[in-house]
Amino acid sequence: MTTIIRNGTIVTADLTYRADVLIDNGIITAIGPNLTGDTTLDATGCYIMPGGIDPHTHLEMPFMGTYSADDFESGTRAALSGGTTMVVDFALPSPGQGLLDALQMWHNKTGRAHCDYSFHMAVTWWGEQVFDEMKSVVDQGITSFKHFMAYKGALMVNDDEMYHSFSRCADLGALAMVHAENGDVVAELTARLLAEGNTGPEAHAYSRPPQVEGEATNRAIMIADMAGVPLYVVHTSCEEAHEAIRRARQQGKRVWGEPLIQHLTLDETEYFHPDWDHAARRVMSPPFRSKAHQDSLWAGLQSGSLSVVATDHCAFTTAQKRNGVGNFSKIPNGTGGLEDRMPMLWTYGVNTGRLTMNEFVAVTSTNIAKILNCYPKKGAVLVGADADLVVWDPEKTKTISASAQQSAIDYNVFEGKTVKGLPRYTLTRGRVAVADGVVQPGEGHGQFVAREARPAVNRALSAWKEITAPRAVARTGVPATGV
Ligand code: DUC
Ligand code: ZN
Ligand code: ZN
Ligand code: ZN
Repeated sequence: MTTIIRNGTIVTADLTYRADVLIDNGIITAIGPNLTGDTTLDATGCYIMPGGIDPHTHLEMPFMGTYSADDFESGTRAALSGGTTMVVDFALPSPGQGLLDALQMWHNKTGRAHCDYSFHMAVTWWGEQVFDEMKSVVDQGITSFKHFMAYKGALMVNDDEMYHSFSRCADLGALAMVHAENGDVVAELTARLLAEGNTGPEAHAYSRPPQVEGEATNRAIMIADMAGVPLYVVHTSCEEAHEAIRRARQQGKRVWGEPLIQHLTLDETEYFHPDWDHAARRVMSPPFRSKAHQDSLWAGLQSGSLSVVATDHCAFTTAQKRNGVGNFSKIPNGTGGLEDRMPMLWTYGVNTGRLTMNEFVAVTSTNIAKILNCYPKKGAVLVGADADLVVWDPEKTKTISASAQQSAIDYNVFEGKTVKGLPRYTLTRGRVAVADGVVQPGEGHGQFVAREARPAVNRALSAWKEITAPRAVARTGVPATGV
């Protein structure tokens, strides 16, 4: 059974051209004019693009005393409905838990996934077992390791642990990742705010100012440089962090920054909404920032100093959020966005002229496929690539509403926003999962995407490392004692 996508314009990270796409057994087998196949999808007036990749989700994650509400079933269904065809979730060992044990737990969550997925592994503590198991994790196709510099007393690792883990990543050809916020300062500010009676959700933003993110981003970059490892900074939300990334890249360091669609389009005034629920639903870390920070993030996407737009999809219901009534630090941190990332970025990026269509494809799919080393299986419209595609209708509009969403939660942080640019079809390895806005569920269709280590990038860094390695100086006049 072959499928043909006809009459559309292919848009990739570097090209825009008219051609048909032939799909056989989940793979793109031909691209060109006047192809024929068994079934036809009409793309008249549409763009045929690589399906989105969201490299930052937390599905069914145990966190802050509860579990995030979207699991791999509802989460991947939401993803597909918005044109995203692959998610990368974080396997999260609890402190003391083995990495392989946590990895098995995460694999066990994915049985009902509608689209393909991969994992990053979090390093939440350090010891010989972690050192040893990192190699096995890489051998099992997980080649990126995330470090939380915040969440003191829970997930946070200190500099010593981070340096050891980064060095291990360097040796394994793996990518180091960080949630960059200074967890010690956040804990201090949180305690002070609460002591002063600032218990509402608006205090959340004051407990995590841009400085804590800027400081941690700079520190992580320097530690990565000393360890000789490439670094991916998740949820870059402010100019201070962006500035550090920009400078590192300008210096030739392999550092990438990932703004979220939420930080690009929503700002800190949300926390001052008179309705407690409204504000609490938007509590995430890092928090929403001012317009000036938003402008910085958009500029980064335009200039290439920021590389990927993600969601950090970590959805909690209103009932779960209410755990923090009377104490903002107990509001589960996280927002949703999987379903809306692509339409929101198209509407606020492409339709406004900030991004070209090709840049849109780069930051929603191709760049991260390259960074995570699953290109061109993913993130490409090429013969031999997986047929993870979105047929994008630039004229289709909708007003975002929780009442019509796939996500399991009871609200949407983008409620009421009208988007223009939506999938006509979303295909996951050739299977039509969305047609004319209607999701055609395929539970269990999703497969794990194993990734290889990236020795080439790490070698490029280790050349630098060798230059600075100490060279013992052969001396003749050595004093008899060390005094
Ligand atoms: N930030 C969130 O808001 N939620 C999940 C984890 C994180 O770092
Ligand atoms: Zn040590
Ligand atoms: Zn984070
Ligand atoms: Zn996250």
